[in-house]
Amino acid sequence: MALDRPVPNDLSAFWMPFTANRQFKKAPRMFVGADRMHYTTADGRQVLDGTAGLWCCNAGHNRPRIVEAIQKQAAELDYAPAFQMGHPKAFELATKVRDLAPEPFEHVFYTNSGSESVETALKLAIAYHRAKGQGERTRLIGRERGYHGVNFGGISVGGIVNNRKMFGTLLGGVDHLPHTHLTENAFTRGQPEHGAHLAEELERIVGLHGAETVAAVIVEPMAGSTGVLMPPKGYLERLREICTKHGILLIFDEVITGFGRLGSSFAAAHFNVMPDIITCAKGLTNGVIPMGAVLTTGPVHDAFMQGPEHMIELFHGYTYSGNPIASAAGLATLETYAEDGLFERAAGLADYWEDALHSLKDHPHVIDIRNMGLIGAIELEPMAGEPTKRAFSAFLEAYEKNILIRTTGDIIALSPPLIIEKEDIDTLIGTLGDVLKGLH
Ligand code: PXG
Repeated sequence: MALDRPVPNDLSAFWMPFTANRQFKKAPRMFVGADRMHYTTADGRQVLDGTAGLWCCNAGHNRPRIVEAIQKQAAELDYAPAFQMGHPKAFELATKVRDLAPEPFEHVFYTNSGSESVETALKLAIAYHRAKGQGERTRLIGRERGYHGVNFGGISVGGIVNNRKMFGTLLGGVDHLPHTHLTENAFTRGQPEHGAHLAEELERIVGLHGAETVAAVIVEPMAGSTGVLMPPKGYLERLREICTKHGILLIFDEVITGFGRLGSSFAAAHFNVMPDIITCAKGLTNGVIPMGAVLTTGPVHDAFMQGPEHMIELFHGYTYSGNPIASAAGLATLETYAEDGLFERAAGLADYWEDALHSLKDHPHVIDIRNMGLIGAIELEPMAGEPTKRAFSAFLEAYEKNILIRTTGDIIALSPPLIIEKEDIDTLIGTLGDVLKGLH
């Protein structure tokens, strides 16, 4: 296919995020177009999107409603000040997000990314207790292998070592729960049987510090970035009980699980465990325009609504909080999800997806497969002395074979757009099977 877009020949200026820059720039992988389930590469190939971009394009690519909404909004109202001024679409979207979220969630605070949603949630938790006269509750508890974005609060409560160790001492007053990855759960379909007892560690940590010093616990209800770890049966319920018992806020980081990934609007609804705060981003705008949000319950919000009415209640926010074009994209995205019934679609395809994934069980190097909704992970035995190399080779080879997968460590993660068809699942998993057979 002839190219209608030039590919730049100087790649040195752009310092790419979370990328092996030197490797990439020697053999660049460039996308120049996207439509529904496929990317178009600079060399004219169609690549099947097995990862919804970076877990964000839940409705697939180039969706007409979203494209038109952005175009129209740009011409109508390009930007409105986010502080002390408003515009209708930000309010409309907040109402729609509230209506989509499980019942206790009543308020929506906008950010521009998952990382900012996390910082916002952590700050809200500390400020909430202060507003309630418990200013000594400042400690934050995260979890090993957790990913909460890349800002200082997020990497402090996060538990992915490489994301933390370069960056000094991080936030003080943070502790971590153990992760929930147990080898006895290998090849479990859906939620694993073993591991609920790991939630009891929260009692120990709270006891160590004194409950009256702890502001919040933050976890991903399903840990994505670390390689897709499902919550063991009963685990989230137990975290909720312990937090409630001690007056600690529970935050679910739903940047990946929000907007249909598990076949429900949010993981909180999926597992029927209600935190006090939910962070989201990605699927809120189908990844098309940066936008994130923090959802709070009525009591969390209401704690701030005191003092003189002319006073700002929360000294926090971003220039682009509720940006008009992002709001328009968000509204069109939620309409697209509803119109196409995408969350139900994901739920309906989950069994087919599960069977397809687990058909890779006896392929070379595979030591575990995990799945839920339209998410899956295939864990590979690392090469001796060269961690991550085997999975990265799989990623490169998959790209050559026209499928886009993600790898983290030696784990392959898959999270396709929720518009995926059964034939696409067959292609994705079949091609991945061929890749695995060819790996060293
Ligand atoms: N929390 C969670 C749970 C996430 O998964 C963030 C926060 C940060 O979001 P932003 O928008 O600041 O990137 C994330 C992001 C991957 C991958 O392949 C995962 C994320 C981002 C990019 C790649 O594991 N998660």
